[in-house]
Amino acid sequence: MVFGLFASRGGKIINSKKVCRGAISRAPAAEKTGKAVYIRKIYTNFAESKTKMLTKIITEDNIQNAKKLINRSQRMVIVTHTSPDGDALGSSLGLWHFLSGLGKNVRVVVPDNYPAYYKWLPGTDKIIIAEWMQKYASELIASADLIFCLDFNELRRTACLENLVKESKARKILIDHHLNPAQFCDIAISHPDMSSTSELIFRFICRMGMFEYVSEPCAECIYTGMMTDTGAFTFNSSRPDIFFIVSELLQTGIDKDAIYSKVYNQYSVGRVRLQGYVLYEKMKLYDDFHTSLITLSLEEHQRFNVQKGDTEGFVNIPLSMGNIIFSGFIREDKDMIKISLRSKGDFPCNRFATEIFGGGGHLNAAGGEFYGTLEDAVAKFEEGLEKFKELLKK
Ligand SMILES: [Mn+2]
Repeated sequence: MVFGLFASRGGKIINSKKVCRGAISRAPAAEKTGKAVYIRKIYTNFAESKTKMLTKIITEDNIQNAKKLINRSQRMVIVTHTSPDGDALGSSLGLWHFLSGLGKNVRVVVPDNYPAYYKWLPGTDKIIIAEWMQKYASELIASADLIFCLDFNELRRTACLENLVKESKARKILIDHHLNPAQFCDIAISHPDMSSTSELIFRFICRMGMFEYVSEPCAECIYTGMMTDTGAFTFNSSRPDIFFIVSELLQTGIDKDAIYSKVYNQYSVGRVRLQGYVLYEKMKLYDDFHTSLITLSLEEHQRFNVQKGDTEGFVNIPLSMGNIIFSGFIREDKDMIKISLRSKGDFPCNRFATEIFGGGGHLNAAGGEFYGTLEDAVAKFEEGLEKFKELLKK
């Protein structure tokens, strides 16, 4: 597809005339026969037409500048947001596989641990969890000459990494899809209309003309990020480009059904029982507002012996009811109250999150934090419903 104007040798991105692997490797059987040239041509033409199918989202300036920085950097670090989700991990590891493939010295540093059902992602064994290896994480960040900031729009989202990244002399490249990015990077590749940061990583690699360096493990990570940030392609995923990209990823050999199962069919018994409990006992409906709210206290959370990430997805379930367009999930954590918001249609979760809880996010998925009691957070949520009643009651 991208006709590799650039390939890498010895860690440097240089010009080459390579044709993308997706195009050639699908026609290997005929390679030794007389048909080879003919078939090769068909595939090449097909690939050429495909190049045009992927709209150019990232600006040429950003691509050229990022490429220069990659070429001249030796020690790279990829950082992402606290409580890393599928997209944070998928984009970070996808980029890590790509840069490692170029022979670069690159590490992924995450602020804290991530859910166990992402442990299978290729490369997680190389991830540095800063909370557990603080000294090593700060050394890596301090001595880096290039830092990639993935899947967050403000440095405070990196929690314990915030000051380390701020103080590092490294050049910084942001790749993200959250609204209103703060200016803390030398290059900002920010596209809030994209499904995921992982989609942007794919586009970033392709625009540099290096699709052939998207290995199967790299594709697996990128696909996982796109899948989890779109609820397995059930929201924020109607652009044809998304399925074009998925098709390209599948050609590397990944098994999308297996990936789905590895992420979504891995629940513990505690998680499944807790789900039954919250839906039966804890789901409150505000019929006039087409809204539902689930709350969960720290005590309840502990009673079911659930692990980090085990309540992920609860907030989506009430949206499966025909009359519900807005769903809130308020969970008491050790040091704060976590707010998750989801909607279907055009109700703006991000506006609600910002105006009521000082948080942010996307139209159909947003969140925030609240410091106070669970009861106060619920009262605040209910005030918000009043404030947004025009949009909710229609
Ligand atoms: Mn994301």
